[in-house]
Amino acid sequence: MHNQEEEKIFLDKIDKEIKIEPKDWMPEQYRKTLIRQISQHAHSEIVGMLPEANWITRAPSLRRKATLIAKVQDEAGHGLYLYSAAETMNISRDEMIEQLHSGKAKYSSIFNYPTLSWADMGAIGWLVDGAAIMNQVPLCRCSYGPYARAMIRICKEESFHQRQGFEILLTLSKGSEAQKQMAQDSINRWWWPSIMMFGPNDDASPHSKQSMAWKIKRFSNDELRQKFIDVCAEQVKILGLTLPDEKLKWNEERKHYDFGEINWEEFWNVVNGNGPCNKERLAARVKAHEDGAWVREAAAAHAKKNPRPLKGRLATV
Ligand code: BYC
Repeated sequence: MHNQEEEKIFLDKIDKEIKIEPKDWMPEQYRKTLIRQISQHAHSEIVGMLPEANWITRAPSLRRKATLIAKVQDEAGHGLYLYSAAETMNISRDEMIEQLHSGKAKYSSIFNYPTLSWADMGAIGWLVDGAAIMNQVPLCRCSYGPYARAMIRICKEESFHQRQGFEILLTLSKGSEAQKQMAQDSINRWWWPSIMMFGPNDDASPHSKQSMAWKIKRFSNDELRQKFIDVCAEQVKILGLTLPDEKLKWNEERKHYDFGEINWEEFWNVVNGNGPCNKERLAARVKAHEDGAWVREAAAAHAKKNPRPLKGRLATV
C-alpha cells in the first residue's frame, strides 16, 4: 500500500478514536514519540522506587512498613507494564535500560530530590502520586492501545498510593506540634517540584502540539498543572496546613487558583542532570542492574535448558 493511503487510514483511526495497535502502520515520528514518552515513564517508575525505599527500614510501625513496601513494589510493577508496552514498538528492554544508564533517556525530575523525613512519604503519596494521577488518567485514553491499557491498572494503584500518602500527612497533622511541623516542612519542600512534574509551560513545550494532535496527550501541560493546583489548594485545608505560595489565590473570574512563578531554571537544571540527587539515583540504578546480572544469566540458562512449549508461553503473555 502507498504510504499516503496508510497515513490516511492511521489518521482516520485517530479521528474515530480507534486504538492504534502494534502491527498497524504508523508514522515513524509517532513511534519515536511514544518510545520516548513510554520509556521515560517506565524509567520514572523504577527510579521512583529509590526515594521511598530509603524509608522502608525506618517506617514508624509495622502497618506503615507493610504499606510502604507494597507501594514501592507497585512502582516496580508499573515499570514492568510500561517497558512491555514500549517493547511492542520494536525497541528492546536492553536498549531502553542502556539509554537510561548512559543518561540519554530522561526520567521524571521529581525523583532527583532527597527524602529527608518520614513525612516525605506522606508528601510523595499525596503530591507526587497525586500529580501522576492527574497526568495519567487522560493517558488511559491515549491513541496507542498497549500504553492506554497499561495505564488503566496503573491509575487504580496510584489512587491507593495517593490516599495512603494523604493519610500519613493527616495523621501527622493531628499529632504533636513537632509532627505537624514535620508535615508542613515536607509539603514546603515537595510542592514546587511536584508542579514541575507536568513539564514546561505550553509555549515552551516542543512536543505538546503534535502529541495532542495524535491524541497521545489529551490535555496540555499547563491545563493539567492548573487542575492539580486547584485540587490541592482545597485538600490542604483538610490538613490544616498550607502550600508554600504567597500568590496562591482563588480567581473568581477564571474559576481557578492563581499561583506564583515556577523556578524554570531549577527545573531545567534538574532535567539536565544537575539536581540534588541525579548522580546518586543513576549510580544506584546502574549498581542494581550490575548486581542483578547473575539473575538474568541464570534465568537465560534455565530457559535454554527447559524450553517451554509454545502453547504454554502464549498463555502467559
Ligand atoms: N521531568 O515537550 P515536553 C510516577 C522533558 S512517575 C523530566 O512538554 P512531553 C511515580 C520531556 O521529556 C511520573 N523531563 O514533553 C513513580 C522533553 O524532553 P526530550 C512520570 C521532563 O513528552 C514512582 C522536554 O522536557 N510520569 O508516576 O510532550 C512513585 C520537553 O517537554 C519533564 C510520566 O512520565 C519532567 N517533569 O510532555 C510515584 C507521564 N517534563 O524527550 C509516582 C508520561 C518534561 O525532548 N509522560 N520533560 O529530551 C508525559 O505525560 C509527558 O512526557 C510529560 C512531558 C508531560 C512528562
